[in-house]
Formats: sequence, C-alpha cells, structure tokens
Amino acid sequence: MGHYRANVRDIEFNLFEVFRVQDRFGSGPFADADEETARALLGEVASMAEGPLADSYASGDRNPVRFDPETHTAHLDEGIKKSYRAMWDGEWWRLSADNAIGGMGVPPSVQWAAGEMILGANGPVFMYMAGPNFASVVHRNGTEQQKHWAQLMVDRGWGATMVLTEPDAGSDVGAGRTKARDNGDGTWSIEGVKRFITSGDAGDLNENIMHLVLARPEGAKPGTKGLSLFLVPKFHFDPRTGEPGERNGAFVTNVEHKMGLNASATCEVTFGAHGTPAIGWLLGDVHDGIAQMFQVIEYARMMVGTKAIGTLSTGYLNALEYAKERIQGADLTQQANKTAPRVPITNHPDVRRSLMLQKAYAEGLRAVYTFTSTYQDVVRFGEAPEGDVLGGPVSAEDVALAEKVNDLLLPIVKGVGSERASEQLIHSLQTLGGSGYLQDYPLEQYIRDAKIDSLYEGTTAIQAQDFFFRKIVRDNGQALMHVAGQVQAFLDAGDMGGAGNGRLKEERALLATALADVQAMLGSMVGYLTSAQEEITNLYKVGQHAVRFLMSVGDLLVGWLLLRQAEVAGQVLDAGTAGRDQHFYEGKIAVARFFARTVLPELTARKAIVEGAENSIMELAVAAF
Ligand code: ST9
Ligand code: FAD
Repeated sequence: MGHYRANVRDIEFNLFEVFRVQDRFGSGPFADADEETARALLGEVASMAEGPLADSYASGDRNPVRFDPETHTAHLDEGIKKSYRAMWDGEWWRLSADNAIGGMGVPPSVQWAAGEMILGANGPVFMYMAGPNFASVVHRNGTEQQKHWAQLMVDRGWGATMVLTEPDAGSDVGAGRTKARDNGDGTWSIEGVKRFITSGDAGDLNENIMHLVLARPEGAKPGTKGLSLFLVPKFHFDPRTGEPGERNGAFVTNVEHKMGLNASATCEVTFGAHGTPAIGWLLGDVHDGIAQMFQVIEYARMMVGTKAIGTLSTGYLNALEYAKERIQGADLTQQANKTAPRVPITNHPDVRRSLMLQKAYAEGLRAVYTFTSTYQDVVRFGEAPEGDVLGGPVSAEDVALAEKVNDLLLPIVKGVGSERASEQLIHSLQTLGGSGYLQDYPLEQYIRDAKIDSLYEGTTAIQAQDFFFRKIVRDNGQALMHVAGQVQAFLDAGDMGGAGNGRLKEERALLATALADVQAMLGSMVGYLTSAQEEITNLYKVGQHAVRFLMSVGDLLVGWLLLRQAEVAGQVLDAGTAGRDQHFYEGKIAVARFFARTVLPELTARKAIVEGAENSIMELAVAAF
C-alpha cells in the first residue's frame, strides 16, 4: 500500500452533514451538481490519490529535479511525470478551471475537498497542473486575444507560473526591480532575475509554459502599486493555433536544492539576459499588476493551507495505523508487574494524548478550510453569468459578505494550517518512535515537504499582519463580527437547551471563555494601534503579537467547529442511526471535548501575554541577542 491515507469519511461528514453544501446544489452555477455525483467524484479522487498519485511521492523525493545549465532545462523524475499524466488524462485539471474554459462546474467546497486528497498524496503534481487554473485568471482579466490564449493554454496543456519573488524582494514584493520596457507594438521587453519560481521549467512535461510575471514599467511608481502583470511565454507561439515557435528570452538559470518538496522545480528565471529578449504582453492592457496577481495568490494561499492540512491528515492516519499495531511495554497500571502482557502503544496515555491532539488539528483544520470554502461557494453565485443572484438562494449582500469572510479566513487556513501541520507532524513522527525517523515511513518526508507551507505564499508573519491590518482593521471588523456572531449563536443555542440539547455544557463554557479571550486580545491589539497615533512605537506591540493572535483565532475556530461537529454527531447517535459509523461519531464527540479541555484554556494565558505587551526587545541592541 502507498503512503497516502485519504479520510473520505471525515471529508464527506463536513461537506454533507455539518455544512450541508448540497443545499446549494441544483441551482445557479451549480445547476448540474448533486450530492451523489459529488460523493462519486470524491471516491474517484481518493482512489487516484492513494494509487497513481501516491506512487511517485517517494521517487520524486529521492530523485530531485535535475538542472541542465546548457539547455536551461529542469528534468523531472519519471514517476512524477507518470502521476501527472494520470491526472491530466483523467481530466482532473477541470476541477479548478473556470467553466468558461472547460471547468467542471464543481462547487469550490467540493473542489477543495478533492484538492486536499491530491495535495496530501502528491503536492508537486498538483502544482505542475497550474496551467488551466492560471489560464482562468488570464481569461477573466485578459483582452479578447488573451482570452483566446487562455483557451490555448488549456487546450494544449501548457504549464504556468506565478513570478513575483526576486533575491531582494520576497515578503516585500514591492521592492522588485525587474523592468518592463514598452516596445510600442503591443509587446514589452522584460529584464530581471526572479528566484524561487515553482515549476519555472518542467522539461518535457508541457510543450510551453506561460509565466505570469510582475515587472515595473519604466517610470512607474515604486512599491507594489507600480508593478504590472505580464504574460511571458517560454516559447513564442502562433497566436491563433498556439503552435510553439522560437524560444523566448525567459531562461531557467538555476534549480534550488531544498530541504523537501524535491519533486517540485524551484527555479531561478532570468529574463532578457541571454541574447534573446524576453517578450511579454500586458495582461488586459491595464497596469493593475498587484491586484491581478492577488487573484492568483488568493487561490494559491488556500491551496498551501489545504496542502498542509492534507499532509497532517495522512500523517496522523499513518501514525494511528502504526500505533495500533506496535506492541511495546506494559499498561501503566501494570508497571510493577514485570510479567504483565505487553500492549499496543495505543494503551499508553501519552500516545493517546498525542494522537488525539493530532486528530483534533487534522480534523478541526479540515473543518476550517471547508467552512472557508462554503463562502467561496456563495461568491461563485455572485460570479455566475446568468446574473440570477437576486432570484437564487443567495442575495447580493450575501455575496459581498461572503467575499469578505473568505478574505478573513484565508490567512487562517494558510497561516494556522501550515504552522499547526508542521508542529503536529513532528508529533506524528514521534508516535512511530525511532522508526519514524526512517525513510521506510513517510513521516520524515511529510515534515520536510510541509515545512515550506509556512514560508511561501507569504510567511506566517505576513499572514498575521494581513489578518489584523487588512482583514480586520481595514474591514472595520465586519467579517470578523459575522464569524464571532456564529460562534456566539452556537453558544446561545446551547444555553437555551435548543439544538445543543444541553450536551457538552462544560465544553461550551470553555468555548465561551475562549471567545472572550480572543475578543480581549483583539481589544488590546486595537488599543496599541490606536495609541500609536501618539506613540508610534506602540505599533511594535501589534507586530510582536500578531502571530499569537492569528494562532489564537485559529484555535478558537478549531474548537468551535469541532464542537459543531460533535453536536451533529450527538444527534446521529441519539437517533440511533449511526450504524457501523458508531465509532466515527463517538470519536467526533471525544475529540471536541479533548480540544476544548486541553487547548482552549491556553488562550487565557495568551490573552494575558498580549495584554502585558511591552517593547523591551525592540529597545535591546541587536548585539545583545
Ligand atoms: C509563491 C508561490 O510563493 C508558492 C507556491 C506556488 C504554487 C504554484 C501553483 C499553485 C496553483 C496550482 C493550481 C493547480 C490546480 C490543479 C487542479 C488539479 C485538481 N488580498 O497592503 P499593501 C493587494 S508566490 C488581496 O499596501 P504592500 C491589493 O491590490 C510569492 N489583495 O501591500 C493592495 O491594494 P489595495 C508569494 C491584496 O505593502 C495592494 O496589494 N509572495 C492583499 O505594497 C497593496 O497592498 C507573497 O505572497 C490581500 N490579502 O506589499 C508575498 N494584500 O490596498 C507576501 C495586498 O488598494 N507578501 N493586496 O487594495 C505580502 O503579501 C505583502 O503583505 C505585500 C505587501 C507584498 C502585499
Ligand atoms: P524574507 O522576506 O526575507 O523573510 C525572512 C524572514 O523575515 C521571514 O521569517 C519573514 O516572516 C520575516 N519578515 C520579512 N518581512 C517581514 C515584515 N515586514 N514583518 C515581519 N516579518 C517579516 N515566489 C514566487 O514568486 N513564485 C513562486 O512560485 C515561488 N515558489 C517558491 C517555492 C519555494 C520552494 C520557496 C522556498 C519559495 C517560493 N517563492 C516563490 C518565494 C516565496 O514566496 C518567498 O520565499 C517568501 O515570500 C518569503 O520571502 P523571502 O524568502 O525573501 O523571505
């Protein structure tokens, strides 16, 4: 059996029992969607993920991308190419493409559920399939001719990249120095060096690659607002048929040697420095590069968070499988008896504690990304060309709010998802003891491959600042109040003995405290921001605690959603309809109780830390570190 373990049962529980995404099927843009087909799709994706995708996970790692400087080519592992072909030939690229260029019309909630399995089984293969997804952005923003190119990208199976980062411009994208010169004939010449570009080359995987490049036109202003987005193909092509021609001047000049994710080509790409000009076309003929690129980034941030969570889930399931079979030591209650029977390590309280925490984050974070994707479902109604939003099951106000809530939740999916996944995967490995350290098991590779998720697409610090300054303060807290309102409504329902039925009373009380703690943290943070008008260094207090705040909101959401799940599970158990899923539902209640009792109380301490913020570390000379 391969490395990957899909958790289809939990994925379907979220979609169809907790969030009831099927209630939006059958109308608007999801007119053709139905629950049965969605379940069948998820089953097929699970088989592909556990089979042909998982097959090359280790070989892609052991045979890293090989760079040939003579031809500027990145050569991929043969297994990775085979997995890619299996996905492409199965037309799975249709999952995340816009309907206008051949997308399947699958609601985002179902797309991300499928995405979790693909990403958990083999993230690099998913990433090589960026072409149709990025073509959707080209199609949405492009001129008539560029819309046609977007279709060519799909029809001819081209690869695509997002090209922002430079040696001196990582988090600070606006520091980018790559230049664009107007050739006066509708084309631009791009000059500069970009680094760390995922899938910058992929050998013979695709006939062409469309690079989406941020560059600064001559005379444009500094910062991100002076950047424009250019389409720069690897090969020039016939604008009508897409037939590739001469090489364009975008050359891969290095491939990085990395800690993990070795199957993914992380490339330095040099534009216009090898005697061949790098010719590009301005997307949509408008200078609006950073906003256009953020359409790509938003999808990619959701992807990165989901990748991390998918990896944690398979890490946990691998650890659980091992723990059930590993016999070691006697039960703690028998420790004085040297002849006591040896037991599976699942008997040991510390192993149980660790497994339950892994389960809590794997399943709780899955609920967080699924919850987020339900807002993307609503946004999709707003984008429907039929314009039937007002007559359909969602209003224009719903759509506007859903956009904001999705924006608010993205840094949680990405930032908290990646941090908790890295942290908990370490514990998954620990469950295997020394064996976890070996390449016989996938845990060590999971840890190496998932570490990147807290770095690219904006580091955790960047996510935390985005969350506080842009998604809360600039939004006047509207989206946050909507989410907090839902947590409060859940608590109120329990207090009234309504849907909550008085169950999990103590855990609800713990959740109420956690909500109050997070609200108090926010109060402190806003206070530091406001007082910065008089004392500017108070902003440092926000900067010091932004990640702590982000992680705390993440824990609050995990705690709340696990309890929501427990409520659903309790109803099924009460109705006596759990059948052979009895243990699944019991597990749902147990994990919610465990998280509420062992993690949520930590928020009270974190609140005190935020309230006590001071700036001594900012005043300290760096030499004293
Ligand atoms: C990277 C890629 O790391 C790694 C993975 C690659 C994967 C590739 C493939 C993935 C896709 C695969 C799909 C396959 C599908 C297959 C399907 C198969 C089934 N939201 O605050 P300001 C905009 S790439 C929206 O002043 P600064 C906005 O326009 C590198 N927009 O920023 C704003 O204007 P306004 C990733 C946002 O101080 C303007 O920016 N690198 C947001 O100038 C300026 O905003 C990074 O992520 C937002 N949240 O610049 C860089 N924020 O305000 C991280 C800003 O008027 N650094 N805008 O609306 C940052 O994000 C910085 O905060 C900064 C700061 C650069 C934005
Ligand atoms: P820096 O920005 O130098 O950050 C260093 C440290 O300082 C971090 O801990 C960071 O959190 C912190 N820091 C920096 N600025 C601030 C601040 N203002 N406030 C608080 N803390 C701060 N880029 C692309 O354009 N396209 C890609 O396809 C792509 N793929 C990648 C694939 C891999 C494997 C890797 C490693 C990177 C990739 N990147 C890509 C680049 C990636 O997005 C950047 O590495 C990332 O945005 C961080 O930039 P940096 O590495 O320059 O780190």
